[in-house]
Amino acid sequence: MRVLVLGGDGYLGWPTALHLSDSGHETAVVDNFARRGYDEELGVQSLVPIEDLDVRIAAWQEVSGQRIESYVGDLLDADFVYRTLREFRPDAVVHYAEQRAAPYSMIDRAHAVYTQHNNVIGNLNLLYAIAEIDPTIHLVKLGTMGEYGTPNIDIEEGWLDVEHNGRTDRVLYPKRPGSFYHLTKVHDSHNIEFTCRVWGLRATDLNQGVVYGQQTPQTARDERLATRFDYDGVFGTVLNRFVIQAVLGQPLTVYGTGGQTRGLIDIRDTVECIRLAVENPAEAGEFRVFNQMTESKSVREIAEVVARQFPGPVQVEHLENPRVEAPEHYYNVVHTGLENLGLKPHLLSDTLIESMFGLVEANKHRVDVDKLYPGVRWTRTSNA
Ligand code: NAD
Ligand code: USQ
Repeated sequence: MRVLVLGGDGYLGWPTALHLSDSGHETAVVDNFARRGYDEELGVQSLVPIEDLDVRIAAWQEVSGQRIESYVGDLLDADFVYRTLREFRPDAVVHYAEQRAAPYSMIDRAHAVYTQHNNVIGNLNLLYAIAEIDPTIHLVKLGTMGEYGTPNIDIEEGWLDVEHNGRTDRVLYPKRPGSFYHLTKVHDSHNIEFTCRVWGLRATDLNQGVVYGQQTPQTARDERLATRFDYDGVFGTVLNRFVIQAVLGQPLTVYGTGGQTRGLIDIRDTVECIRLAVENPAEAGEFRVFNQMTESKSVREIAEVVARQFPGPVQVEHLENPRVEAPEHYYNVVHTGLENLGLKPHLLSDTLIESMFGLVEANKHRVDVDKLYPGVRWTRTSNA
């Protein structure tokens, strides 16, 4: 199949493009390098050095004999989006190209506006381009488990059967997201569902949990193929940060009691989920939702897993939570859709964490320890 990966220079987009290319799909990537720009803005860098996109693509061709096309441009530029779809003619578009850090979206008004504009309008431009150029294109869109929040009932895969005053209906599962970033994903989901219903588009919305890990079988083939690995308090995600903190001899920064529970997924499963979704498309007019996570853990349990596996002493520091989120809550998620398509999950009990320790050790000189602490507070507003 011909697959276009939007956000193909990012943490997940790049390994996904490699996995799809390795699986025999004609693959192209789109990116505007916004993510590399946030590094400059925040004065941070990926823990693992990453090559420029053209070097990565040349390295992949050298290693695999496969060519990945690239289109450099912004999804906010509708002409660019239309041109790219017309030229590449994809069967599927995998859409990762959004500002993805909750803390970044909560820095101040300007960052909230940027995130909402970038994510919602970029996705809307894409929906129009698909509808006009080829409505049979299957959109595989990255959403987030954080769209649901932490309701006191089981979380279903996107839809909920409701009985009210003696009548029943199937409705989109109620959403209660926890940041201006997470809110963009809710808005995207509604826009996509609307276009499936009204224009007959076909889409898979993947509500992904927090991803951990840095290597896939393809990125491991050459160090020029490495994907980014974020450790800072804005872009670093919880398990990756705890692994890095353990190796640095820094305390693991558990926010609040650590009773908040999240869905998790190994990066190797992320790329495989995308392949499965692409190769098993939604029907025309179908808005299909999968919860893309393989297990749930509280932040406290994640810290315990890292402390148990690290071969040295580990301290845990309970910081005042900079976010507003339920400290202890019910969390039970249905996530059978992707497993029914064939996903064989890698769970945290696997050896992956150990392999991450060596990677961090080799690159720890690149960490600016001051950037480890969270600086963005959910309750502080400013008009910057
Ligand atoms: P990332 O920031 O590393 O990658 C996103 C890429 O999209 C970047 O390379 C960026 O330059 C590009 N991009 C952003 N806006 C763009 C625009 N307007 N035009 C063109 N390119 C643009 O993020 P990631 O961690 O790889 O996440 C990818 C997707 O998966 C995001 O949509 C994110 O919300 C979702 N997701 C990520 C995680 C996670 O733990 N990393 C978990 C759940 C969902
Ligand atoms: N947390 C800590 N200590 C830390 C970092 C985080 O206790 O040092 C806690 C947070 O308070 C939160 C949880 O860990 O309760 C997860 O935080 P995170 O930064 O790892 O993840 P989050 O902000 O939710 O965002 C990440 C990705 C985002 C994706 C989301 C999936 O950046 O793109 O959408 O995970 S989910 O969480 O399922 O919504």
